Amino acid sequence: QWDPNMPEDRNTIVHLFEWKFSDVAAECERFLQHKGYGGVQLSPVNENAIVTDPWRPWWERYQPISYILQTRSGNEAEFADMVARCNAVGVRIYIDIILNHMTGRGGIATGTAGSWADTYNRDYPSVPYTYLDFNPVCDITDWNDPWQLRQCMLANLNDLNQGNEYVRDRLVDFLNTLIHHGVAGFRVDAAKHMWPEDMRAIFNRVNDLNVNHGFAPNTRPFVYQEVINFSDNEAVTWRDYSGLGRVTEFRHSSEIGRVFRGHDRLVWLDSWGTGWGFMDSNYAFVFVDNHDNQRGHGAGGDSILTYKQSKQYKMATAFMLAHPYGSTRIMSSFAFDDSEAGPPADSNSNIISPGINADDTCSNGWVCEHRWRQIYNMVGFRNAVKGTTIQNWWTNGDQQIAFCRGNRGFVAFTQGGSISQTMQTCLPAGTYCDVISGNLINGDCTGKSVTVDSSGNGYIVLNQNEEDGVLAIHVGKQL
Ligand code: LAG
Ligand code: CA
Repeated sequence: QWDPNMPEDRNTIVHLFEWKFSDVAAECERFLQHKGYGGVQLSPVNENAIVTDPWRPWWERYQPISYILQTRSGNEAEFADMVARCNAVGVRIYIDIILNHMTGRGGIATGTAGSWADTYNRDYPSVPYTYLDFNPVCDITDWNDPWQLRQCMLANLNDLNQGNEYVRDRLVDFLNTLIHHGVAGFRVDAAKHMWPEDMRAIFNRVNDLNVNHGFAPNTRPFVYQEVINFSDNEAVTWRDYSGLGRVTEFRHSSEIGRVFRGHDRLVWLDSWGTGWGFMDSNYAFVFVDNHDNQRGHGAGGDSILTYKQSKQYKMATAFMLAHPYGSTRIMSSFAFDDSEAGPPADSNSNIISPGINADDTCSNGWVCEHRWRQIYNMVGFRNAVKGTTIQNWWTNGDQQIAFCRGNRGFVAFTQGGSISQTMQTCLPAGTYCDVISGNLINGDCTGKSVTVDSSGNGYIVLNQNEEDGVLAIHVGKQL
């Protein structure tokens, strides 16, 4: 439950936020497999309430109305086709599952599969659930009370009672349907708001992954739980959940943003990980930003870097991927100004597919951070250095650092002054293409290259005014 169940030569989940299933399938085949991505996180796939005020916000997908697999991303047949096609090219699928609640409590709601619900009386006939399946109505008013966090409504969302056997059956059925279709694991929404023992009872009854989709017998789904926890003094901490699977490390997200916004010094990154108060690497699920905190929801506030600060964002992402800490996820966004706005859609509110430009970037309102050269090439770097540790940590004592990953990769960063000196790269003699400034195409490097001598030394040039403050070379991209 802590292992993402990816092929050996893959790493990193990309969250294709609100993408349609048919586009995800195409992306697995035409792009993700070739760049070494290991998986895709989807937005919630079960029927959600249609919200019209504001008009079709992204967050309507966090208001389930049934477990029918039909949303603006597609229906069950399209879902099945996508999972099969992605698995066939070694890209795994992870589902954002909402077990904590159903829709907001208000009036009559209609869903994306045509279901109906009386949300005030907590009647959801398409499941079916009645008021008996929910916790008694209360609001979370004290965020330091573990009981309220689990038993009361988060943001006025009708709170399911996961201690109820009937509810457990419905949730297990839903998860087993997803597993039957070939998914590799789950992002557990609002995990902090469910009792760990209830979640354990549910996950214990979930099937092993489907061997017909290439998983080994007895493989358990990867579980990564959304728990926002910044200190050990909080009422609920990551330790309450790490026995069930990985846990989101929000301190990683806020601290990496703080550092690469220049509010801290790179020299201190030598103790990145538990040295910064983070949870153990084996339990950590890490990211620079997520769909909430990139738009001021969730946790992290002003520290969070997003695609809007592109240079710093690429540097932070490069550091995350170069560093061995945690299991990594890349955010792939649609462009937004309004923090409530939904994905690019036509006049019928149907989601528009991303267009693909000749330079690999996206159009039609999709940002596609995962297609930025500096980002996908660092996914390749992480694959190339798998199993190695950090060696030969170097710093100028301030805003410049460099390190090796075993004898397979080398990176340098600056966010203050230029680097121009001989460094120990730990690599075998040869000429390597810097995968940040360019690509290796037909044996030629379109960016900078570094020649390493027989003692591992190479002359590193990284000017402070370059497009990106990073240089990265590895054994997989040798001229
Ligand atoms: C999550 N993780 O634990 C998601 O990452 C986060 O995106 C979800 O909130 C939250 N838990 C519940 O699944 C999002 C928005 C909320 C939105 C909620 C339900 O951040 O703003 O609440 O989804 O759609 C909205 C309104 C609230 C209202 C509520 C119920 O903003 O004011 O009370 O709907 O009507
Ligand atoms: Ca709850």
